[in-house]
Amino acid sequence: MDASDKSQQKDAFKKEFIKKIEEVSGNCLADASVLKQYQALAELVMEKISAEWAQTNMQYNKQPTKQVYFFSIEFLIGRLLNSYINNLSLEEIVTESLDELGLDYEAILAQESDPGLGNGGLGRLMACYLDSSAAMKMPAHGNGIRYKYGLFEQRIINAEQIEVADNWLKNGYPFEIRKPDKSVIVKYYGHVHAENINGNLTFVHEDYEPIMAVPYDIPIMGYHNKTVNSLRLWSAEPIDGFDLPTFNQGQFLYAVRQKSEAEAISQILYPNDSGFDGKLLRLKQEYFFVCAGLKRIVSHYKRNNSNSVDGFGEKICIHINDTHPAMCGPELMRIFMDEEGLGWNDAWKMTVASLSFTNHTVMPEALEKWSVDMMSKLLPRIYMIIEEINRRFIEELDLNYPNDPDRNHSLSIIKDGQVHMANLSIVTSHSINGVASLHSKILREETFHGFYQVFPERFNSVTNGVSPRRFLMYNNPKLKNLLNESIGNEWETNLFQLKRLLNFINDPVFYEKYNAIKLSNKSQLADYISRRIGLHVDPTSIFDIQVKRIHEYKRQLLNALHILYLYNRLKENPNLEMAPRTFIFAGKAAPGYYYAKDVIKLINAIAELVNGDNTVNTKIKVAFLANFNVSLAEKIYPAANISEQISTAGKEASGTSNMKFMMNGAVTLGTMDGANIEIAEAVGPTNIVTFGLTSEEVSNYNKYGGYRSVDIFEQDPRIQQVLHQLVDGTFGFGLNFQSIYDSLLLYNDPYFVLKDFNAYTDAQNRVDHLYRNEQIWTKMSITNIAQSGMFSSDRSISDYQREIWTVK
Ligand code: Z2T
Repeated sequence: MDASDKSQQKDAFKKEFIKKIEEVSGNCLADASVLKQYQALAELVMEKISAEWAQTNMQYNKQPTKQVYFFSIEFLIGRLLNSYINNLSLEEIVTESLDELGLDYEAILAQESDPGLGNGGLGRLMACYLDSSAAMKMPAHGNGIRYKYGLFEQRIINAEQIEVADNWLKNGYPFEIRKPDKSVIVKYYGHVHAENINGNLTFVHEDYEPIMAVPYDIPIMGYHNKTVNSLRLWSAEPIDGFDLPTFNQGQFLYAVRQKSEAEAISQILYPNDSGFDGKLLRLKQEYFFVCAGLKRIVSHYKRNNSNSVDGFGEKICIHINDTHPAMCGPELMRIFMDEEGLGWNDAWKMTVASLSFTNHTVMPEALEKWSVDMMSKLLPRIYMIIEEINRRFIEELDLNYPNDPDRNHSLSIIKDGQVHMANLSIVTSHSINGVASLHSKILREETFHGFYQVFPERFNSVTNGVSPRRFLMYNNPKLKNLLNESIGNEWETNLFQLKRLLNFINDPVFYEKYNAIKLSNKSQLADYISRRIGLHVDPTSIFDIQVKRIHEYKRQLLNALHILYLYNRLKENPNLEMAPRTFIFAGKAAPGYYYAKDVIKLINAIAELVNGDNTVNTKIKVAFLANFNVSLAEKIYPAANISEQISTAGKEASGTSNMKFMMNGAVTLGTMDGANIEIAEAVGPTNIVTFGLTSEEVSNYNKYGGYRSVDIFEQDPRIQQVLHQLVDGTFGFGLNFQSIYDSLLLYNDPYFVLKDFNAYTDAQNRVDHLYRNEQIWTKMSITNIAQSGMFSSDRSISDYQREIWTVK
């Protein structure tokens, strides 16, 4: 674009923008608040997207290609405005124009609410997969719930987590389009009976409670490619609402109650990551978006296919993200049989052909098991179909493996009064996959071993990936520019091209530029920390970061105990030779997970102890940043030196922050778990610091009831000291951590924290030595970026496309 072209475009943009400001605020630019500036910019951008959106949809309708639909109870999309602007290639026009108008682009972006429609990795993965599908011009869309309140906002008060409602819609949301004309009725409760209608056995559902599902569509835009896919989120509304013609008093109160009961379904996201709690409202949510989403997909398919569902199995992929959407199987059967008049066998073939399933955890407490009683009352027809699916499945097992009641029982979808949703998902899908290679192996050999024996061909593995747009290009612009000036820009559309960085692996000029960028990113985070919690941290210290949900298996506790141990060493010897370190934590605990909340309290208590002690605080500091969400995550990764990935081996299915850190040049300090193993393979043993038990070792101990944590305690005086400090008043009067102490000693340390303690302190020592050699460290850091290509979600999506969504 030449200069006069550009200035013309900027003039045009400024004109449009000023006009928009007047429209949204009734004020001229000078009097418009930053919120109004944001709203005007968002609306302008949305107008530019709409044309390409309509075009993409028209293309998909004109030549119906295979369409993929991600069904997920979470989509953690993050802020969108800056992504849209960059994806449209408008970043220069917009930033320069706003600058010339005297406006602050960053401040405008900060007005956008960050939709917290997910708990963590699982929901964010879906957002990365939508981003990558659009970036690769693949027709893939999302289907989920438009929660009125997302994941709670976390505040830290007196070292403790306080939850505040997340009212992300309070200023409206400019990137959704409400489509009431595409509403669907979802039926709960009632009775089903078989009727003979014109000689056909037909199932009739009566006396049900209808709820209206209203879709809101959000555009998912590709990178510089004019593809715009859709994320459809469903909102629950009462039918007719207050429009009932006349009210007597009783009807009026009934109508009001109906209204709030209906709205309850999409009112709030359940804040548990990887823990099943069996609530009726959650079951309603699960059926809600499954039923509404499938209804629209089927009717859209029929519209493009001469009003017939023929060929649905070859043209439509329904991908279920963990088991929350597992009712897709029985619901598709219901639609094909009850609404389209197909027989069981034809319906079954199409259902299995279109369904595929990803599992995200092996933690037994996360496996969904709904009570038969609850499900059969709430969803009588769906339950009936599940019974029939199970009856036929067991019949087939009996044929292939006669006289094997143990097998039948262990694989049964319904048993002991519960519906096992993972079993349902496997039986109704042609593919089941884990999210990293170790995880998939554990699924085959342990978690779903019985199913693996019966359906070996259904088992796949796709290692997770993350969006390089969101987690490298847009959140780390300085690094992006350095990459472009060094290796050209092919990496922007093929992240494997980052390997070209290896040409600079010994180049001191490159090192200098690279380290200057890392330092500047760290200074930015340091500024944020001082603004938020008033703590001054040294940008030249090692930024050692663990950000993720707080969970015992993720072992934030191991990190915290190591800091306490380091504090003790420094108290003994304030001149201890070590590179200064800043330990940074962020993450939310599920509101009912008291142990995790105690861990947050402990980290904050250690922070207070350490940061306030002048004999140690030039060497170490600790920061707990409240309210970890996508926006905060984007600020953190570019500033990291060390990526803490220290889960008990075998427990973290994949992890994805490990990949986001790696892309930004952090070195992984991790166990051989999840995708850490693949990161280690990619960078080689000299460019990662690994430690601790392997998953085989963990599982061997667990076969015999775990290891004996008291033995370790008795052998290791460092551990004795830190554990005593948990309960001896070290953190001040009234603050003691008996629950943590008990879990480690009395309850035998189920996550092997003490068992791995020594290996972890050794590994931390290695990190210190490596970091103090700037050349070695820089080389490690750059190698991590260079080898991060395989962790792009573009690669994951190509794998799904090739291995799972293509009929072989
Ligand atoms: C979640 O974020 C994950 C698994 C779950 O199992 C639930 C939630 Cl909310 C039901 C995570 C895994 O813990 C993590 O290892 C993985 O990287 C991520 O899903 C995406 O696959």
